[in-house]
Amino acid sequence: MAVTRTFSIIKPDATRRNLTGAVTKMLEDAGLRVVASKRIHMTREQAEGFYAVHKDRPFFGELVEFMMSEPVVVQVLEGEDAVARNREVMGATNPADAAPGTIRKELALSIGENTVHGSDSEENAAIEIAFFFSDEEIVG
Ligand code: RTP
Ligand code: MG
Repeated sequence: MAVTRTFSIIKPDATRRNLTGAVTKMLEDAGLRVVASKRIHMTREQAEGFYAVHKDRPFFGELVEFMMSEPVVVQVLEGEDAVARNREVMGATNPADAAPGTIRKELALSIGENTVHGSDSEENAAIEIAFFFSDEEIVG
């Protein structure tokens, strides 16, 4: 399996509860390496732009407000089959449906405040990485 990259966000519910390290440890324990990381406070433009694919969904407004509410940590993760491996350790979108040992089962509060984002395809990973990082900021 090839070494690839994915994009991750540690969401406001996690930074607020001081879980940046705990989430990162679970990602690292799953075989992913943090090759870029920064803490940012998203602007409305960033949150709306990043989640533009969801703009017609009923939860869009709530999602944007949440992502702007407090700082987040955006990361680039590298590893074997990184997109799939990250989705596996994240667990299902709704923590009630997530498997034991996953980040969302262990740490998430609700389907909205669900602790992490992870790209859902390699194509989207490349787009999402470029949304927040320049090439020079990623050190593999
Ligand atoms: P993500 O994109 O954040 O990694 O999560 P995902 O693929 O598992 O979920 P997706 O369907 O892409 O939804 C994006 C984010 O929107 C919020 N959401 N809220 N209130 C709701 O019913 C609802 N549904 C989704 C979640 O924060 C989800 O991660
Ligand atoms: Mg998604």
